[in-house]
Amino acid sequence: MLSQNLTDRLLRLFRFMDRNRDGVIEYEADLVAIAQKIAQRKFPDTTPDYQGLFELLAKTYSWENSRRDINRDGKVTPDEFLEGHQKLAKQMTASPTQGIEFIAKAAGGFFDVLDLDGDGYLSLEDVQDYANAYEKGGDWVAANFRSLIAEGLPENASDEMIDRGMSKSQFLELVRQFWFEPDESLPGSRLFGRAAETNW
Ligand SMILES: [Ca+2]
Ligand SMILES: [Ca+2]
Ligand SMILES: [Ca+2]
Repeated sequence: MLSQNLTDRLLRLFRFMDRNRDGVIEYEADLVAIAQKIAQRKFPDTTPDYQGLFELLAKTYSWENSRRDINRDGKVTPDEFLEGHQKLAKQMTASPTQGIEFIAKAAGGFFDVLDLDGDGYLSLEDVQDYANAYEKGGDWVAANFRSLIAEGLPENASDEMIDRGMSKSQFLELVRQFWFEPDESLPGSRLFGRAAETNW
């Protein structure tokens, strides 16, 4: 069983990913538009580069969604979403090294796609575009992002250091915490902000 903290957090992620807010996650209704938007920010959408990236993202989203869709009706419910994560959590406990490798591959690959200028840091614009693609943008994004970056830096870090953005190693550690660490005092617990700051 997932702890209550992880359950609440995963349900929050579920609501984030449920783009049209109808209570289920479906490839066509929620995810294909995300693949389009993320590929469009990287390449003009008439180019082969765009087509290649779109197909890669679309295939990944479709595969992830069908992996979670236990009864194969095309819709992932909150229960199915939690069930899917529970399997992942078991694998993480059984083989932590492979778990970390999985995060580096899955979340790290996504980081590279999102890092528009390819300098190894996510910018505020990168994460704002990501949240907007899911129609979950708003003031919370900047406040949350800056506070997460600041927490990974020395206390006397300058604004310039924060403005540089979020490094990949920090991002991967936050993802690991968000997915697997029930401790709410860890910064990764608020990777997607807090309920009180958002309307979803
Ligand atoms: Ca939906
Ligand atoms: Ca289903
Ligand atoms: Ca960047």
